[in-house]
Amino acid sequence: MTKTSILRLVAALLTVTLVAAACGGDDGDDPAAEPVATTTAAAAAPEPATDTVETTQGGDLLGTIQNRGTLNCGVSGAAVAFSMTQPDGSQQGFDADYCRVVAAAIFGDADAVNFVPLTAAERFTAVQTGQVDLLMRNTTWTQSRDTDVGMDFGPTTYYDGQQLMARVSDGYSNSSGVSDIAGAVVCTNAGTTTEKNIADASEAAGVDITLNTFEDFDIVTDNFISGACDIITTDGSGLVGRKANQEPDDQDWVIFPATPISKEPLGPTYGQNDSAFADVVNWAVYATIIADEKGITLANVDAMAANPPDAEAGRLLGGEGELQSVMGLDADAFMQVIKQVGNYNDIYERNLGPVGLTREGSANAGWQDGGLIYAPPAR
Ligand SMILES: N[C@@H](CCC(=O)N[C@@H](CS)C(=O)NCC(=O)O)C(=O)O
Repeated sequence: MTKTSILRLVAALLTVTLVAAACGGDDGDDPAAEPVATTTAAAAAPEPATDTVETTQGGDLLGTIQNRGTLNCGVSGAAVAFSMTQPDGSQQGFDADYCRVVAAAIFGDADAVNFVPLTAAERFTAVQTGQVDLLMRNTTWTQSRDTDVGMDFGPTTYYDGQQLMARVSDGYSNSSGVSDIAGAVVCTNAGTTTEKNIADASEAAGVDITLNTFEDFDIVTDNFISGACDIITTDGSGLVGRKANQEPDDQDWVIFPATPISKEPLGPTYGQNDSAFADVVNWAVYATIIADEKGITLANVDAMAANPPDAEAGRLLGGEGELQSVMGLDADAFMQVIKQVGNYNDIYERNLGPVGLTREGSANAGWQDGGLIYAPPAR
């Protein structure tokens, strides 16, 4: 049995045993569920086991996906506004829509996605074993994941940063900082940058905390609501989403510090060393950004394709000089992306606007508006 076959077998077994625990926004989660790890004081959190499996995906993943007819896309399923499993089993959110962007580019069909809900700790093994082609799962680009774990990363789609959320009744305010959390029970989900960052930050601030990590963020939030956790911590966007959706009437939650304790650039993640697939993912994302820069939207893309505002827009939408065919895609691949899913702003506002994640003035504004969202030229 080759190493790849063994990993595939392990993945299949993991699927059977872990799918029940994977995040699905299930209100039936037991809030008293035991933490998967408790770390006292400011010691570094343990490395998730998945971070130690090293493989190289390589190969012709684009051809495999085209033959299969669907894109296997790993999402959270429990990340408010990013990927939420709906009662009918469908996925809604910014990350889910970026899976659809890639499917629209490859198949001309945004619905040709098989969504695979994964916990944070499961996600890299799922890529390494071929269970998913792509992760769109609130995944932070880090040096160790890019090198040691064998991932490659596409363009950042959301610039995030880690924050904390606590109760006002416990004395916290939006001017609180990590130096104010001495003695607190701080909770997060396992297998994340989050658990490592808070361990580092509390140590740097010289405060002792109890760090409890749980399988997924639904359980983390349930334990916060019940009072078992004093503080929860994750990407700021995740806290804003949880506050918008789950803050009980009799509690007042506050997010701090104003300047996040870390950088969390989130975006597409896939197995390393497969340029053809990476190019497709990356340029599908860039197409949404370039379309945003040029005002080509879900609403006007047909008119823009018929009468492009400039030569670059013409190429991007499949006209003269188009570059999609040389990537193994249909000439109108990116036109289909914008037509079926939308440009960056369409996708952002549809999903993140409603929970109060404002683009304007943030790092997620376009570069012309002082933000970091920027794409290389389509030429
Ligand atoms: N960006 C961090 C954290 C990722 C993460 O797990 N975020 C939480 C909060 S946004 C999440 O996705 N929760 C949903 C879940 O547990 O499935 C990482 O890549 O390690």
